[in-house]
Amino acid sequence: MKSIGVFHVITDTTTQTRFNHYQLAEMAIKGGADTIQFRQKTGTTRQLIETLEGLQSICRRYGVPLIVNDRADIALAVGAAGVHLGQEDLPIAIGRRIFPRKAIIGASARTEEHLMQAVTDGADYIGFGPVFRTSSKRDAESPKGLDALRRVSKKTNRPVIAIGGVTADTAYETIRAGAHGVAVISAVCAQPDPVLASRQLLAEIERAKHE
Ligand code: TZP
Ligand code: MG
Repeated sequence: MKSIGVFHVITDTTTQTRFNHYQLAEMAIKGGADTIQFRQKTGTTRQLIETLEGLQSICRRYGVPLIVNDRADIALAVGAAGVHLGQEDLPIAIGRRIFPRKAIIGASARTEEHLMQAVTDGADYIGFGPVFRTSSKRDAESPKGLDALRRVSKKTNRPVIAIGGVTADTAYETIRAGAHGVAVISAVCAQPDPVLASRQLLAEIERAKHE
């Protein structure tokens, strides 16, 4: 199984506008993020590629994998470490065929059925959520809660990354419920000091893992 980070930060320039993708990635990594995900729903393909190339050089400098949300084409174009595919995106099985073997392919799962299908199709990790209430995703479903996370995590030995409303206050119980790691937007990007916020979140993840 591939090594998957425990602390994914999704750089987001719509829930906040103080920082760009580069600044967010750099601050998150300084605070301990071990995976960066690029998620941008607007912009032309060329604009996205240009932004992504800059982000890729930052992530390479720090040795942190860069995962691209939704867009397998631009992930391939810049040679990103991986791609994160939702239920409406490129099917995981096709991603597995067209990406290099070492690429990380993450899959979003909102139900146990999604999870089992993603595992069968060869996803390297499963993003599950929203676990808690979130205002960072326009079309987010209602929160699934920690019990659902616990059930889903028991169903697979593939790493489960919990997403949706995870904060420094909830990271501990999220990991204790069986998540391998967490992915966050607002708990880092929308905080007054994203470096400090990242450090606090990572400390909670580590506390839960070392107990
Ligand atoms: N997918 C499910 S919830 C979510 C995504 C992209 C948003 C996560 O953002 P936040 O601010 O960490 O709740
Ligand atoms: Mg998607």
